Order: sequence, then structure tokens, then C-alpha cells
Amino acid sequence: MKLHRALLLAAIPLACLQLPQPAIATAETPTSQSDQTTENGYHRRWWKEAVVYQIYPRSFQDSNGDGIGDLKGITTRLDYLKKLGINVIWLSPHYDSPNADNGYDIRNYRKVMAEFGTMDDFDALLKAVKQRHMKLVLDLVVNHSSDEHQWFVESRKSKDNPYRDYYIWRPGKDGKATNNWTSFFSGSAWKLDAATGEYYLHYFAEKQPDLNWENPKLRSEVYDLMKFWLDKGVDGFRMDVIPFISKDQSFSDLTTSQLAHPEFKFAMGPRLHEYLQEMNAKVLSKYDVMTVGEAFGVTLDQTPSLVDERRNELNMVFNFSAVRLDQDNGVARHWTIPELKAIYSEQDQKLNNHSWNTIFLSNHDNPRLVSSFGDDSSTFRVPSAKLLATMLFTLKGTPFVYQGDELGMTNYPFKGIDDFDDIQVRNEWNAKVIPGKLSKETFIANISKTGRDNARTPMQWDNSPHAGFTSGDKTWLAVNPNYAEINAAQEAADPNSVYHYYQQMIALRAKTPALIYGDFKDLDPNSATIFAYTRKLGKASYLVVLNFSAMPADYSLPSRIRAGHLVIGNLASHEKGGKTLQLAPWEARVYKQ
Ligand code: ISL
Ligand code: CA
Repeated sequence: MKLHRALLLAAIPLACLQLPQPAIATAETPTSQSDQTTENGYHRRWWKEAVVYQIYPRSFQDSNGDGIGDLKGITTRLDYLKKLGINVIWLSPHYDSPNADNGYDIRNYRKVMAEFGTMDDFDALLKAVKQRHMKLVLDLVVNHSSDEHQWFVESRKSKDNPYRDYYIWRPGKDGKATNNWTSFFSGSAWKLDAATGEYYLHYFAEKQPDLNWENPKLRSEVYDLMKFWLDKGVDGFRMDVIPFISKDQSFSDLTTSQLAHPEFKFAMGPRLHEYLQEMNAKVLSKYDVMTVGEAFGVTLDQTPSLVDERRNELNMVFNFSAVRLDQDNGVARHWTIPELKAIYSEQDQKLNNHSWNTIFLSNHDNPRLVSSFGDDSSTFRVPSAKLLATMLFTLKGTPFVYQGDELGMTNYPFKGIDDFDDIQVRNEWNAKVIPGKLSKETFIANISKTGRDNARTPMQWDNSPHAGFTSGDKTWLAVNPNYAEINAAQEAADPNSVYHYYQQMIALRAKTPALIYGDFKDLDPNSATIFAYTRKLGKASYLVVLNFSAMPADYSLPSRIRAGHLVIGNLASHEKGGKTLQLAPWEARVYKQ
């Protein structure tokens, strides 16, 4: 029966397949589907078929002229996202926060940050998202809270305070911290607190004390706050550094080599799976939601243990291999196309049809997509941004678009340390440049390429002052001066814009099951500049050919491969078809075979 049914299903193009559930997602939010399985064994889910758009609220749209983005501003831009074809919005933290780390330091998990608006504004935003048949996923930051959270205010008061064990306190030894663990924001991961003479753990800023997940009361508090938002109708969570929540209780020193990348020791702690399965059982399993864990420090081999659907932990994770290919611990590095291709092939090989992938090369923690992986020169910014979009929407996994990538927004022309906001940058400046360990020039040159502020400059809506981000006379972070040429209004009016190409690619993916669930195969892993691969599902077969270079390329397809007919391309190509393709610089093509 299974095979017979599969053959039947395969015989009918999905677009007209009258399945009991809605067909593969169109621009309409894919609704939850019962357990329907594709020909190659994937269980269909709305979050596999969706395209997700990440909003960094501080920089998306200001509505009250204070130069800071807010929830009302987001609501005014939902039609823009709907038109783009977005199904799901991931909202970076909107909760009450002193903004030591721009909201990733939460002071009250049930309150909206004053600068972003009120709970009424949130409810209005959620309602407006739903009215447009889109979904809203929040950012769950529960590895740590703000040091201004009431829990920590209590916890630090005394060693026997009822909240003491909501955080991780250790006595020092010989006047020093209990071990040599380091923070990702420079310095020790331990801070001495005068009131009790003990140290508390903070993997990130001193104002971000790590929560103690060993404490069942704390876990229960987290599950309650998750239910608070899910009961409002929120559609899931992106989970901030969730692999870090279980700590090795031996708290033993890291070796020198482990200290080079502590995230690989901090992640996948001894009780992580227990906690995630408990979270799933007590909360997530009761809702039709999507979860994506930020898998900083998780290897590809470890990934299935988090996302295999049979384990009831997370739906997906962000694996860092591709997005951090161009840097190592924040220092820019040379990378090659074969390296990038090898990562995608490895992901495909190690994630079987029970483990779903995410496809992304940017977010609020990384420099701009087209500047990192494309070519942001005036000649090639548009074609390379479109080529990257072609790849994002035709690889296997849920694509995540970071705000502004759909416009081909670029890195910012930083000049000096005062141009930066990011605590990670300011702490590193104080730790390295001030004491003379690194020259200003070297530091600024590098962080300009790899810094997180590149992605946090205000959205460029039009060519009015401040790019239409605010009606006020200032912005919390400078607007990229190229906003006059690169902005949503200009691109909406230009049929050949990056925006319109994203729109076409998103629509193509939404109606093409082979581009969502199809088997992936890299046709030419060794090519230095061409990324050519197929996606096959049943009888449907697509060929994607990407020329990742500023040079034209004649590309001979492997013998058994025929180009077929061109479905979409980022340049008006002189398509001759056949076996040898003549590709212009940064040319991308998708063929139906
Ligand atoms: O790689 C990093 C550390 O060197 C950072 O990009 C980042 O801290 C890491 O990827 C974890 O990111 C998440 O947690 C941080 C927050 O600053 C990031 O914005 C968030 O995405 C602490 O909450
Ligand atoms: Ca505002």
C-alpha cells in the first residue's frame, strides 16, 4: 500500500494533488498537516515548508520618532513581509531589558521592553500577523537572564535566599574564580559578587548571569513563561544558545585548546537531552509550534541527537559551520567555495529524513550576507545577492532571511570604535586595544568585516532622511549611508531588484515540493567556483547552477545531466541549454529537468 500510494502521489504534480491537507505552502501560512509523508520519507510539516524572516526589533521600524524600532513599527510593515511571501516571523527579544546586550538580557519575561511599546502593542502585532496568515516565533533566552531580573536581585542577597539556586554560584579558590572558564564577551566567565563573596557564572556579559537548570524550580519557571506566550497564540521559539543550559557539574578547568573554542565544551552538557525532553513533554508537545535551537558549539554529528523527530526535543537547529566559514572567533579568514559546498553536503549526509535542517548565512550576530558571501561592490552586489538567494531557497532546509538581506543591504563603513554599539566589541576593545595587545587599526579593520553591528544598522525603507526608519532626528545606530541607493521603496519599483528576485524565489520554493523535500546531490564538489546540484523528488528533478565568482565561466554539465528548461535565473541569460553552460559573473540558474 505504501509503495502504491507513493507511486500514485508521485504521479501527480503536487500543485494539483488533491491531498486531504492543503498542498505545499503557498504564500499562505502553511497550516499544520497531519502526518503526511513525502515519497522520500519526510513527514510534511508547516515549518519545513515555510520561509522565516528574522526581525531585529530595535532596527526594523520606529513608529514614535525616538530613533528606536518598536512593535507598532513592525505592525506597519507586515504587508511588506506578506508581499515578499514570508510565512513565519522570528522576532528577536522584545522583552523588558536594560539592553546590556540589546534585549538578550531579559529583566522580565512577561513584559514588553518599554522602548518597544506595550503588551497591547504586542497583542496587536500578533493579531495582525495572524490576520495575514503568517506565524510569529519568539526568541527564548533562558540560558541566562539579566542581572536586573528579580530572580537575580534576590539570588545575590544571601547564600540562603530562596532564589540563590536559580543561578550558578561558586566560592573562589586562592582569591580567584573556581575555574578558568572564559566569557564570550572577554574576560573570565565568573564575576565576584561582594554581598556574599562568591562568584556567579556568566558565559556572556557580567549583566547576563547564567540560570541554573539543575534547579527544577527554575525549569518550572521557564516552562510557565513559555506557556504564557504560547497561550497568547505565539507559534514557537528560537532558543538562544539552548545547548548551553546543562553545565558539567565538575566545573573543571578547560584545556588551552578547549579555551580556543569554549562553546564546544559548554554545549551538549550531561542533562541537556533530559531538559529538552522535559520541556517538550511539559510544554511544546501541547501546541502546534516550531522550535529552532541556536546550536552554537554543536557539531554536525551531535545535531541529530537534538532534532531527530523521534527524540521529541527540537524541530531544527542553527548549525554554525556555514555562517562562520568566513571568520574564526571573530577574526576574518579566507574561505573557498569547495569548503562551503562540503558543509552543505555533510549536512545533507548527516541529517536523514527524520532530522530537518535550517538554511541561513546571516542573522543579527553576523555581518551582512552579500558582504560576507557575495560581492558588495557596485558591479556585483545585485547579481551576487540574487545568487545567494537562489542558493538559500533551493538547498534542503527551512530558509531564514535576515531583515534587509532581501534588499541586498551591505556592511556598514565603520571608521572607529565609537561607531560600534555591540557589547562584544566594546569589551574586546577594552581587553585587547586599551592594554596595547592589538593596534586600533588592526582591531577596527577586522571587526568592520566580522562585527555584529553590520547587521544591526536600521532597515533601509526609502531615500528619505534616516532611510524612512524614523521620523525623528536621530537613530540608535547610524543608518548605512548607501540607503539612498539601497532601499525597499526603490526596489519595490524596480522589477529587477533583489527584493523582486527574493519574491520570485520564495514563490518558486513554495510551489515546488522538490525544492523543499527533494534529495540533494552536489554534482561537482571540486569545482573552485561553480556550485551545481540537483534536487529530486519522485519524478520531479531540478538543477541549480551557481557561478560564485566575478569571472565568467563555461561550465560543462556532468555527462548524464541535461540542463532542461530554465525556470529562473538572476541574469537575462543567453540560454543555449545543452551541455556547456556559459555563465556570467555571479550568474545563477535553476532548471527543471
Ligand atoms: O559567536 C558569538 C560569541 O562569540 C556570538 O555571535 C553570539 O554570542 C553567539 O552566537 C550566541 O548568540 C546568542 O547569545 C548571545 C547574544 O549576544 C546573541 O545575540 C545571541 O544570538 C547571548 O544571549
Ligand atoms: Ca520607537
